[in-house]
Amino acid sequence: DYRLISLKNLIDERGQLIFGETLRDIPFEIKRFYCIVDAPIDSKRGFHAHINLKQCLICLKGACDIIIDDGKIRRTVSLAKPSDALIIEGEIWRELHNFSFDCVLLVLADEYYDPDDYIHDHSDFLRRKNA
Ligand code: T46
Repeated sequence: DYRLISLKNLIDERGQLIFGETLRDIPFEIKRFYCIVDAPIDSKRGFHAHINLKQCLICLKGACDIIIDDGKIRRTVSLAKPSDALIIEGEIWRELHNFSFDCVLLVLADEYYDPDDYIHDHSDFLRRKNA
């Protein structure tokens, strides 16, 4: 339901070039993107799961932690390299913490924004996982 993948990156004296292709590196077609920037260091985001949405989270600059909760185990995935991409595909609870002052988080998604695809209540999330 979630995994960390390494995107191809080429480093030379001109800098670092990172790239990926849909359906080859990113396992879905992209319909939407959004970015989180200027998040205060102590801010927390997310605190929901998605029912159908597939996402790819890439920290282009700085760092942040993503707490991933599959209903049984909570793990922290630290994103601190622009070549790391966190793919989340199933019903996974996520919380975003520990933003560095310069964090630029890019999220690619396979669907348009749909408020009905969100599960905001952790108890509802656990009930669905255990049903
Ligand atoms: C997620 C985490 C990692 C839109 O209108 N369009 C959009 O594409 C998005 C992402 C948000 N919005 C509106 C909905 C809310 O009224 O922006 C407002 C703030 O969104 P939210 O509180 O959901 O933001 P986060 O950072 O807590 O969650 C976001 C994504 O919503 C979510 O899909 O997985 O980032």
